[in-house]
Formats: sequence, C-alpha cells, structure tokens
Amino acid sequence: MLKNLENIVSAAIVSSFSRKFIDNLDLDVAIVGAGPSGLVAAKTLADSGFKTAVFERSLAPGGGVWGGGMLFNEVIVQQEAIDILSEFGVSSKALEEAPGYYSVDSVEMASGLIYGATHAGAKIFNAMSVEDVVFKNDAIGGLVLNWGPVEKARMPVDPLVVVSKCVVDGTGHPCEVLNLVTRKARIKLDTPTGEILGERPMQAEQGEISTVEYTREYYPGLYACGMSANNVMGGYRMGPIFGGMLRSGKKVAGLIADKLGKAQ
Ligand code: 48F
Repeated sequence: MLKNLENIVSAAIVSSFSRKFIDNLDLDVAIVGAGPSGLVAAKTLADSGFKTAVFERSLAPGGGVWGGGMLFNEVIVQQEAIDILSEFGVSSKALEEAPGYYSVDSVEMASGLIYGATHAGAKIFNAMSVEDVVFKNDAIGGLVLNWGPVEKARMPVDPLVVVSKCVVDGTGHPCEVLNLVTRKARIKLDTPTGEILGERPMQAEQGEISTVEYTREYYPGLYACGMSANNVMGGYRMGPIFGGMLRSGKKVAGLIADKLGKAQ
C-alpha cells in the first residue's frame, strides 16, 4: 500500500492511463486526427454505441479550429451545419451582412467539439502520432502509434498497436494515412488514378461541397473525412469556413455505422 501522496498520484495516473489504453486496444473505429471532422465523427459514432478512439499528434486536440482565420479567433459556419454545432452546445451569431452564415468563437468551438466527443464516450489520446497502419487480408485493420514527442525527436523507439474494424483519416491537409498506405502498403486508392490527387487552390463554395461529397471509403477499412477527403480527390481549399468539415464528420460516421451495422 502506497503511503505518500506523491506516490499515490503517480501510481493512480499510470494505472488509470494503462486501463484506458488497454480498454481501447480493440476498437470499432480508430480516428486519426482530432480536427473538427474527426471530432464530429467521434461523437456521432460513440453516441451510436461504437467503440471509438481518436489519436491526435498534438498536445491540444482541435486541429485547425483554434486559430480561426489568420489567428483572428472566429470561424464561419453555414446554416446547414448549425444543427451540428448545437448538438455540441456551441453557440453561433447570425451575420446580418451575410444571411445564412454564422460567426463562431473558435475557442468555444474547439473546446465544445472536444468535450462533446469525450462526453459521448469516445476516447481521445493526445500527443500520440500515427506512424503506420495494420494491413491484413487486403484491408486496413488498425494503427501503429508512437508518442508525438518521440516522433518529433526522431528517437528510435518501437511503437504500440491498436486494431480496429475501420480507420478514419482525419489528418487534414496532408492526408497522412492515405499517403502512408499508398507508399508503404503499395495499394491503389479508390480515386481516378489510384493515387492522391492533391489539394487545389482556394475556391470556397466548391471546396465546401466537395469536402462532403468526397467523404467516403477509399480502401477496404480506410475512410477519409474533412480536408483529407477533399485533398485525396483534388478538391479546392476553402479557408476558415467550417460547415463542410462538420458535415463531413457526420457523413463518415453514417457510412461507418451502415457498414458495421448496429453497435453491440
Ligand atoms: O486539419 P484539421 O483541423 O482537420 P479537419 O477536420 O479540418 C480542417 C480545418 O481545420 C481547416 C480547414 C477548414 O477550412 O481547411 O484546415 O480536416 O486537424 C487534423 C488533425 O490531425 C492531426 C493534426 O495534428 C491535427 O490536429 N494529425 C495529422 N497527422 C497525424 C495527426 C498523425 N499522423 N497522427 C495523429 N494526428
């Protein structure tokens, strides 16, 4: 029995974390990246009873939301996605000068999305980076993980692994998981060339539409949402407007729920 508070605190943290991690080694859905699309997907899937975890390289989940537009900490969301924000309890202000568009405090939005996902039962593992995937029976079946700081310092430390029925690439502009599977597993994605087509320049209306349209499965077991989905199919960028990201998270969750069937 530990007597010193210092020891009790350390032991409690190590054992709580270990229990949490062991409990998430075998998942229904493993989401890479805690940006807005990944967080909406996580809450929606967890609400439906799917065992879901999000792995985020940075210390702070929230991806590109925090910084608003050029560090002015407001973002814009369209009418079609306001219901999704409301599900998370995030408030928005209608713009008189632009009917159908709303401004949202980016700190409230990032923290609200994080809270909503975790409160629904999805686990977020922050400072954990995905460096590879599990590739079995011609399908993507899990993630190879290491600590973000270990990756950054290029330390020669072996990773740990989680398995999952589905993997979601929510890594934003770099579409990291799609990139690494084409390179390492040498597979063809379900795109016109089999490769990643790559992001096009700014064209906001088009980018918002294509982000949702291109959200889907690109290889058995591997889905893309958010900017990753847009970029793999060569969509246009859209800047600090976020309705497409939120709706993409909803869409990928629905596709996965259909594929996996009812949660146990
Ligand atoms: O980029 P990000 O916010 O993803 P998103 O949901 O949203 C895009 C918008 O923020 C913005 C935009 C809207 O107009 O264009 O860019 O598509 O979040 C992606 C998250 O994935 C993490 C990264 O740190 C970020 O928080 N990430 C990227 N690669 C990895 C990763 C990796 N290999 N392992 C773990 N996390």
